[in-house]
Amino acid sequence: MSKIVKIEAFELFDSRAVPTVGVKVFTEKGGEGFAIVPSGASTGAFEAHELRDGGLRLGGKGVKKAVEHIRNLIAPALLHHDCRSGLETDKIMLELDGSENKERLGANSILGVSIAIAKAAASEQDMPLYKYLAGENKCVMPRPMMNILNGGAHASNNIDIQEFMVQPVCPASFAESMEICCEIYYALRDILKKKGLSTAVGDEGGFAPNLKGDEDALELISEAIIKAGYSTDKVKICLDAAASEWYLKDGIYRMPKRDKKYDGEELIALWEKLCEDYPIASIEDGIGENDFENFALLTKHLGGKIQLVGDDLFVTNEKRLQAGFLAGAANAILIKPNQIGTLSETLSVIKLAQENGYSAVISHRSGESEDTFIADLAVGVGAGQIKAGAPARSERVAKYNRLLMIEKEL
Ligand code: 2PG
Ligand code: MG
Repeated sequence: MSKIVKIEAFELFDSRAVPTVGVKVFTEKGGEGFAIVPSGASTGAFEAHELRDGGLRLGGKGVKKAVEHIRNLIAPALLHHDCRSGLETDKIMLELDGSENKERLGANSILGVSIAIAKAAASEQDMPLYKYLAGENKCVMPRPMMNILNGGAHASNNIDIQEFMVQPVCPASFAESMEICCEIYYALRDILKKKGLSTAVGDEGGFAPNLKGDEDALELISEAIIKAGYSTDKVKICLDAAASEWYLKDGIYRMPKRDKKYDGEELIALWEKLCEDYPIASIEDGIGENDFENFALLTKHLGGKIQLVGDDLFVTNEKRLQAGFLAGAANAILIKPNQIGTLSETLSVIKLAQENGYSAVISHRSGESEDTFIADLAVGVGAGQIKAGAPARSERVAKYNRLLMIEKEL
């Protein structure tokens, strides 16, 4: 037992100049934990509530209320509780909030405290965070899904698919994965330069050129894999369509940048065609968050061949994941701690996925910081996969650098 003796909260900023919550937790035995909460752009409708101030200051995105809630409500409730019982301290915060979706205190306030407590508990025991999170479980290095081209809500180009990533199939190590992905990133940059296309980057560090169509992005990436000296058997392409962003109404989707309309069946046919033409290993949110039926149909068609990840569909939420099992929708879940708002709920949904044969992919948000928590989380829970953006821009690279150092320790 070691008591929490002080909790401090700050209004800080994320990688998109958007305010976010920072939390420091101190313990009786000298532990200290610091967490910065990430935030999304293509947020799912069913995510836990992110508390923002509204009004004119900082475009309404300030988090002073969330910070005040930590100082005035959460800190007094948690002081003198054991920092090593995250389950109990999370429960106290959930009871204090008392709402269905954390709208009273804000998932951003609660999550900042929840993660900072875990970090403080690990630090006072001189234990690496990944080991603390692993408990009795085996630590496993993840394979990256590395973002190299951005579209959708993450870039102001004309591409509708939000994320194009590459993933080494059987890397010898995380360090080797990193080398492979960086070499492909350089090759893609060279190809874009030669074609006179922009090498400016989007929110997650991937290039964001204007292209003739989304298929062109797949063409260029396949070319970059070969140019870097790899075969498309060794390195696959992963997509995040973020199709909830495309949903219009009455079963109709519209890709806003190209103004193309699809119904669910046509969208499924599109994914099937792209999988025939390109070395695609994983598609996230190929169907929208409310459309379990078509997500299940997509899974029927492609689930035996590739990974189908539910992000906005599941929002790191056990109830929605259970609904996915029942419907037969997806075969993997994206894990974003701020979609649910506590570490204990995050760990428990990962366990549920793993016990039911769904893969868990640990993920960053488009708004990130120097906090490398998700790197330790991926290793600690043995998720096997992580997506943390491009190997460019420090808030993304920080996670990969942390993984490189963890690999040395293991
Ligand atoms: C996603 C994420 C992270 P955002 O859709 O998977 O890449 O984007 O944080 O904007 O929701
Ligand atoms: Mg997504």
